[in-house]
Amino acid sequence: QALPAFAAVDLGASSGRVMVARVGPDVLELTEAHRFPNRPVRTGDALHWDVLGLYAGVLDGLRAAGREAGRLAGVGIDSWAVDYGLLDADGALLGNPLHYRDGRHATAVPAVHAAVGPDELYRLSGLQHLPFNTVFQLAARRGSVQLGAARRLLLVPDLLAHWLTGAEGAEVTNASTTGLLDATSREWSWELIERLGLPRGLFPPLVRPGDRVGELRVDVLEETGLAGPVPVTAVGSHDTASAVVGVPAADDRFAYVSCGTWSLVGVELDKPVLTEESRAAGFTNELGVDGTVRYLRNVMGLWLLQESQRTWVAHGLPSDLPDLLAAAARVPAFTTLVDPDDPRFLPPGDMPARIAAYCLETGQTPPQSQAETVRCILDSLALAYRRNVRRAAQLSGRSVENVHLVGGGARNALLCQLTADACGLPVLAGPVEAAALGNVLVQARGLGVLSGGLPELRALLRATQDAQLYLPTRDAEAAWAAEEARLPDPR
Ligand code: LFR
Repeated sequence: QALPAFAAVDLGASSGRVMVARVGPDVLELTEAHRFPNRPVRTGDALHWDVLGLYAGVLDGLRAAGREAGRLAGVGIDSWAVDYGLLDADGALLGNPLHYRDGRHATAVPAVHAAVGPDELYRLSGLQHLPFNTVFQLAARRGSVQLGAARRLLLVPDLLAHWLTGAEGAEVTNASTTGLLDATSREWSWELIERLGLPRGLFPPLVRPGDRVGELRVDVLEETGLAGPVPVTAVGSHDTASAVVGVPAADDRFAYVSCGTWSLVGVELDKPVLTEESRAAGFTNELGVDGTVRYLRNVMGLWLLQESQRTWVAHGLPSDLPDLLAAAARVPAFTTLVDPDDPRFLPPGDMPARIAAYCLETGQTPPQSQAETVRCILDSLALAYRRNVRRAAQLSGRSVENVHLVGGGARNALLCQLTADACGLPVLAGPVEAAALGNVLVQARGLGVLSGGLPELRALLRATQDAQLYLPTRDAEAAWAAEEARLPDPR
C-alpha cells in the first residue's frame, strides 16, 4: 500500500509552491507539484500582497498535488511572517494585506515607543526591533476605516487556512512575530494590546503546531477535485519555524542560517533571552515548534542579490544567476563591504545604486562591475553570518560546533564556502526545501504517521535528505577578523 501523501503549501516573498511528500517511518520523499509567482502590487503609496492570486495558486497547487498523489492525507501552510488580513463582521476581507516592505509602517514606531518604551516592549514580547513588525503596522493604521470595521485579524497562513477550512485561529510560531505575544507566557499579551489601544477581539485563539485546524471545505474539494475528508493541520506556519524543524542537526550544538530572501541566523533554545544586551544586539525570540525558541537575528539576505538582478533585468543587463556567481567567484575577496542590514536596503528598488552609494559614503570605491556587486553582497552576508552566529552563541550560552545553512541559499556554493570561512566552522548546506520538509514532518506527526520529538524528526531528515559539507579554508580566519574590524558593527 502506498505511503500517505501530505501537501505542504510554502509561500515565499517571490514565489509560492505546493510540495507533495510521501512519508513513512523511514521515508521522506518530496516533490514539487506546483510553483507560482508571488508579485507584490503597488497602488499609490501602498505595497500589497495579491492574496487572492496567492490563494488561487494554492488551489491550483492542491489540484496538482491531488493528481500526483491520488489522495491527500493532509495539508499544512507556511509563509513569511508579520503580515495579515482583516475580516469584517461578515467575514469579508477588508482590503488587500499590506506588504512588510511598505515604508509607511515605520512611521508609527515613535508613537508605539511613546506608549511602551523599546526596552519594555522587548521584555514583554522578546522581539527584535523591525520597523514592520505587526505591532507597528497596526499602529500605523490606527483610526483608519478598515481597522475600525475589522472584527478579526488573521496572519497570512491563517487567512489561507481560514478560506480552506472556515476555521479562525492564530498559529503560535507566526503569532510570535507580531510583537503582541508575551514571550514568557506564550499567550497574547492583553496588557500590550490594551495599552496600544487595540481591540482584544481582533486576535483569534492561538493554535499550536500539530493541532488540527479543520478539514477542506466541500467547495474546496469540488474546486480542486480532491477526495475528502482532507485534514488541515497547523504547522510552524511561520516559514522560518518550519525551516528550523527542517534543519538536519544531529544534536543541539548547531547554529542555523535559514537562507532565502532573508537570512535568519541563530540557535534553537528552550527559553527566551530577554536581556538588555540581547535587545541591543537585535536578537529576537520567536517561537519554534515543540515549545522551542528561535533565538535569531534577521539579516537582509539574498534580497540584496534578487533585487540587484531585478534591476539588471530592467536595464537589459545579463542577470543569469550561475553566470553572475561564477564571475563573482573570480573577484578578489573583500573588494567592498556593506552592512547588509542598513535600512536603506529594505524597500524595493535599484539595489546596485544603493550599494554604490553606501560604498561612497564609507570611503570605498563602489563596485565597478556586476560581478563586483555580487561579490560585495556575498562577502557582506558571510561577514554578517560570522558576527551573528558568534553573538547568538555568546548571548545564549549555547556552544556551537557547526552551522546548518538551509533554504535556497544552500544551492549557492560560493556563499556556503564563504560562510564556512567566515564562521570558522563546518557548514552543512541543505536541504533547500527545509521549510516544506519541516511543514510535512509536523503534519505527519500530528496525524500519527511519525512520532517523537524534533531529534527523531531530524534523524529522518538525516537519513533521507542530502547535505553538502563545506569546511573552512585553512588560515582564512585572520583575513575575516581583519575585515570584521574594518567594517565596524553599527550596533
Ligand atoms: C522569511 C521571513 C522572516 C521574516 C520575514 C518577514 O521568509 O518569514 O523570518 O522576518 O520573512 O516576514
